[in-house]
Amino acid sequence: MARGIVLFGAPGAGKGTLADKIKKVFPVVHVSTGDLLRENVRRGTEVGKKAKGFMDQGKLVPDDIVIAMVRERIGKDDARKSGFMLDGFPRTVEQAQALDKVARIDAVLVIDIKKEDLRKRILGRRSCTKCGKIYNIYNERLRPKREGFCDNDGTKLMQRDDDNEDTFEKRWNTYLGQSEHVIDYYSKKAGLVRRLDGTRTMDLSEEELRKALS
Ligand code: G5P
Ligand code: MG
Repeated sequence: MARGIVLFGAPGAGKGTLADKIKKVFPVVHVSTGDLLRENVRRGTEVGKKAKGFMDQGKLVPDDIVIAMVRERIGKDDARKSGFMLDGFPRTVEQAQALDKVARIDAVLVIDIKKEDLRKRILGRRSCTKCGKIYNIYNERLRPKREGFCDNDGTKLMQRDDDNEDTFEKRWNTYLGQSEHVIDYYSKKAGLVRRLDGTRTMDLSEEELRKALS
């Protein structure tokens, strides 16, 4: 059975940024359901067509679509061999139950952060469509060296369609509606949930990361 970890947290909590950091220490396959869905929307696939409306409204894409997508991705050879790190999945108890049928979860990292800290992160986020690197124009340490372009490959940075005030509010409310149930689900499994302070995940040392994932 495939094995992996889960990164859990509000919109803009820093899941994608933390995933990049973890990948440098543990060579696991990063599976972001948001990134996979956005890729489907860009390519105009059937999944993308079904998902777009939900994403634009800050609502969850139906479980059956997302579960099928994740099962397919974590069933691939690389994820089975190296293990996987889920970012943004599961978001409902149904998704968590479906995951338990096909994989073993070794740790659930919950990023704790207050709503008032998130708005600037969401509105200031820019990302590279080629390599996925995440920036923030309001944070000196997270700004690209050349405004508007990726440090890694010079690709023009983009702003996500759902990164605006209105959709952020909706995404936040969706998160509040589901998060407690998912955390409860995992809290019943001893030792699985580890809490991280979302104001400093960017600064976690390698030692702290190893400890959180031990
Ligand atoms: P996504 O794509 O999963 P969200 O809303 O869960 O979207 P998001 O917005 O991608 O999560 P994140 O990955 O948690 O946020 O955060 P990030 O990108 O790393 O960081 C945000 C900003 O803060 C960046 O600018 C970064 O530079 C900065 N930052 C990061 N860390 C720090 C730090 O430590 N300090 C400071 N100061 N700044 C930092 O899902 C999108 C949509 O897809 C659908 C839904 O419609 C969803 O709304 N979807 C699903 N639907 C159903 N089920 C699922 N499982 C689904 N998954 C996705
Ligand atoms: Mg993300």
